[in-house]
Amino acid sequence: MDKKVILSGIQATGNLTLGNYLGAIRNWIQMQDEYDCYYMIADLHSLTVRNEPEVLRKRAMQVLAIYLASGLDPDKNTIFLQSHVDAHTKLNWILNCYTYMGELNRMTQFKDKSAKHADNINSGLFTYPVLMAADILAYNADLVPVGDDQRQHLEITRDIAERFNGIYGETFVIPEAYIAKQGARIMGLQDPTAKMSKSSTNLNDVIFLTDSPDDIRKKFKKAVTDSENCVRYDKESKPGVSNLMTIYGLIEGKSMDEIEKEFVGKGYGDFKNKTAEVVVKKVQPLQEKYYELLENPEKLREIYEKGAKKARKRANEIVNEVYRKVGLIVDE
Ligand code: AQP
Repeated sequence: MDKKVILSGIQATGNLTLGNYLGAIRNWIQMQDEYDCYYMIADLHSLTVRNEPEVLRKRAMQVLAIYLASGLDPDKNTIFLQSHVDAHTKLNWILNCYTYMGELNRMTQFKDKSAKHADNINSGLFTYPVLMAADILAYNADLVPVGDDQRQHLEITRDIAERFNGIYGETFVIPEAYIAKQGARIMGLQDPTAKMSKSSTNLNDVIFLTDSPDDIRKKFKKAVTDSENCVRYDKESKPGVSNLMTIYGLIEGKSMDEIEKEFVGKGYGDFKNKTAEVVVKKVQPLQEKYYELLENPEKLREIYEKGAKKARKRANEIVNEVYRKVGLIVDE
């Protein structure tokens, strides 16, 4: 039986965070043997905010290097740059014509991002979910592993696919979101009520995967907790401690109960130090590989070229079928 298909990606809009790792990449690694995985660097999505061209190119390669350094095997997975596969933008246009303004108006991420980028509320920001639908549907992906913040975009993708299938007959697989129970939303260390975000202006709020061990230790030391001084999981009344417990538990493979027992009678100081140490231990080997890979642009190029070739093959077939169905003449 053919393996189920997975599609996911991360934007090249900044340094990747522990949230990107625990909420997305970590799950991708666990899926690479069982599924036929397509992992892209979402460089087109990155254009919804302003970037320095050279910086964007550099960041795209950094995201690729993080994927590889985290353990994604380029022989098992198709790893590519979104902009290298024209099928995404071709399908994007078609799907735009099958998506309603009212649906897009409901997207909470658009509202959040509009507030964050009030000086640049471009239509790309508004139609972002349609390009995301095109990314997924161009591969007929069965599963899309994402963090919790992408749930609504997955819903609209399913609606668009169902609408299209309803008009033209079975064309798209209706994709499912894969959102892990733990770690789907890693929160900021300073504001544990908001997600850890690579574009955060408060650097103490975010653990970047490339942070030095000292910076990681300092940031955990400063992490906001509460006055109870008891390591106990309670997301509502103890969001800071619960977030640290989630991070610690995911890296160490421990349940919240186990962590509570481990730290009985110990204060937050001990717990924060221990959490910082497991994070440092996790990211240090990743960073070594990451810097080594960045020294070897030829190898990175080989990987993304091979990935794009394979991605194009699958996506072009699917998008050509869509072209035929809507009444376009396919130029083969
Ligand atoms: N804090 C998080 N916890 C769990 N998962 C997260 N993801 C992001 N942050 C967390 C997941 O990582 C994947 C890639 O995300 P993205 O590149 O689409 O966007 P982003 O990292 O959320 O960052 P943006 O959009 O560039 O800017 P900010 O950071 O300002 O929002 C997704 O699967 C996401 O769920």
